[in-house]
This record gives sequence, C-alpha cells and structure tokens, in this order.
Amino acid sequence: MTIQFDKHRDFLVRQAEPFNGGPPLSLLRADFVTPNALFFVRNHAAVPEVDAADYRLEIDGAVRKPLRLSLAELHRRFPRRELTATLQCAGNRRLELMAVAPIPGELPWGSEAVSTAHWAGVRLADVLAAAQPQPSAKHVAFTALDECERHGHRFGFGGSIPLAKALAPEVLLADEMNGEALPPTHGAPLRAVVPGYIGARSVKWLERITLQERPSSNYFQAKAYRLFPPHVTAQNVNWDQGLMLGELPVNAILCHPNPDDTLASGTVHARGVAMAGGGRRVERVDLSSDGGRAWTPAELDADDGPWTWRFFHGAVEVSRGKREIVARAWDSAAQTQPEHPAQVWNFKGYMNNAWARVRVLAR
Ligand SMILES: Nc1nc2c(c(=O)[nH]1)N[C@H]1C(S)=C(S)[C@@H](COP(=O)(O)O)O[C@H]1N2
Ligand SMILES: [Mo]
Repeated sequence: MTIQFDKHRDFLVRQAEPFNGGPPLSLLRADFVTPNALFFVRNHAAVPEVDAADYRLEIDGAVRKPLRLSLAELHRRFPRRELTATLQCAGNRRLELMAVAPIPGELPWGSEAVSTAHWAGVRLADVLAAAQPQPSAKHVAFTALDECERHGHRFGFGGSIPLAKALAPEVLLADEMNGEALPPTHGAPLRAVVPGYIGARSVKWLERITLQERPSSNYFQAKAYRLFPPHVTAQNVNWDQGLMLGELPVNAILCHPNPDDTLASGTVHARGVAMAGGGRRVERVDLSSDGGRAWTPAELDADDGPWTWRFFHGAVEVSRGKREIVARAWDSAAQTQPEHPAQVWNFKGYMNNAWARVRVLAR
C-alpha cells in the first residue's frame, strides 16, 4: 500500500478514494496529542487543491458587514488563538453497529475515527464580531471547497452550528495543526474546529460562512448526520424527521489489551481513552472483567479540560478462559454509556457509545 498524505506506515486505511482512515488501536493512545501522520481522516470527496495566495474566506448572510478575507487579512485583523481539542466522527465505532444489522454504504469504522491535535488560528467569534450579526442570525453555516456528489448533485460539503456555539471561545478557524501548516487532507488552508461536536461540523477547506435563521440546508446537515429510530431504514426514511446531530455523547475506547490477545490469568492492566461531548468532562471510568456485574474504578490521567479526551488505565482480575474486559465512562452530567450496540443501532450507523469491550484468552 502506498503511503498517502504523509500518513504513518501503520495508518489504518478504511477507504483509498476518497481517502479515509485512522490510527490503529495499538497507536491510538501512544500520544495524548496525536501526531499529524496518525490523525484520522474523514473525507467525503477528493482533497481539493486550494492556492493559499488566492484564497478568500467569505462571511455573508444575516450580517451588517459582509467580509471577504485573505489569509493575510485574517492574520492581521484577529488575535492568534490556540487550543488542544479532540475531534471524533459521528460514525466512529460503526463496525460494532454493523455486527448487529447491516449498514450498507457507510464506512466501517473501528475505534480509530478519533484523534487529538493542538490547533492554532483565530476565534470564529472574533471574525463574527467584525461581520456584525443581525438579530435574525441564529445559525452559522459553513460551506467548503471540496466537490461531493450525492444523488446526482455536486456541491461543497457543509454544515452548521448554533450561533451560541459559534460565539464560544473554543471554536476556531484553524490554519495550523500541531505546529505545522494545516495539511491538505485536514482542510488547508483553513478549517473550522468545533470541539465537543461531531467531527462533521468541523468543516475543512472552508469557503464561506453564512449567518442564517435556520440550520444549513446542505445535504450533510439536512439529511446525513441525523439520528433515526431503529425501525427507520433507507427505504422508509423521512429525512426531515431525524435528530440533527450536534454534541457528542460520552464514550470510551479500550486500547490495551489488544483484541483476542492471549495473556496470563491474574492481574491485567487495561488502558484506554474516554471522551465527553458538548463541554462536559470525563469524571469517572469503570472497568469490569465479568461482563459488567462487578466494576472497579480506573485511574484517570490529569484532566486537560472539556475539549480533549482523557486517558485512563487500571488493573482488573481475569480468571482463566475466554474473558471480556469492559470499560464505561461517566461524564460531568452523570451520563454513562449503554451496554450494547444493539440498544443504539440506527441505519446510518452514528453515535455508537456502547461499553468498550475487549475479548481476551486468559491462560
Ligand atoms: N469540507 C469537508 N469538511 C469535512 C469533511 C468533508 O468531507 N469535507 N468531513 C467531516 C467529517 S465527517 C469529519 S469526522 C471531520 C474529520 O476531520 P479530519 O479529516 O481532519 O480528521 O471533518 C469534517 N469536515
Ligand atoms: Mo464524521
């Protein structure tokens, strides 16, 4: 396999065109801040080539002062801001939902559609303040320069967030990722970074920001990235009725032991990552080695705030035989994870946050 987009040689490619993949489970937790070469990629179309010198960002819609900004103007007019933030795709862990019932036409993500980077750029709030939103503005819609094709139409990827979120200090227009210029596959020259929300709202190759009364009518806001009840399928769906996804739910991933490891019975050290959404924090992670009857608390690494994942590790006692190690996280709203993927199955395969499970053989 040829190495694409400067990715690590062990990068797990789920699809070559458009390019989609992420860090293998063995490397997901190797660093708190994911190196660019391992950061997961979710593309719905080919990576567009954007000339940074000709680039202009448009801010229009319900604003008193529409703006058209070059990168140089963006840098000159607004203070530079930095933030470490985790991005996670709403489709992360879809494979476990696919094991419950088929989900045709969607990417079979394991647990690798989540990564953390140190982002730098300007605050969206500062740019919006310069554009002066009008009272009718309730949502901030992003449109991108890539060319997606769905149902015979070609259009740029897009999505929106509520104005209140857009004005929050954690939302950035980023042109730097881990101290490097934003790589082409991650949205160069400029992308939105919307921590706490599904990855789809962190629109890459940003062309336009439109203030409007309603959420974006872009396919990826109006139809895709909605959560439907379990009886809804591609055949009977009414696209307008699903829950429009925004904030992520609390979730956890076990990175060690590896699935299907053979190990010595007795004390086993488990390691993983937990994520909360929407500005909530990871408060606690429980571990079990008997399918969730008895739980022991995991040790949590230092809390880096609500916008990043939290590493955990802990010892569990594993007796001889085929065993399953289980983890579940709790967030600062006292919410936790459902037991089985079957409880959250939906035909698009979003938001699987069932207990993390690793099967091992203990001798
Ligand atoms: N323009 C554009 N922006 C996009 C996408 C896309 O396909 N096109 N994918 C979105 C989705 S679904 C996710 S999960 C994140 C992934 O960001 P990354 O590729 O930098 O990890 O980008 C989002 N922004
Ligand atoms: Mo995504």
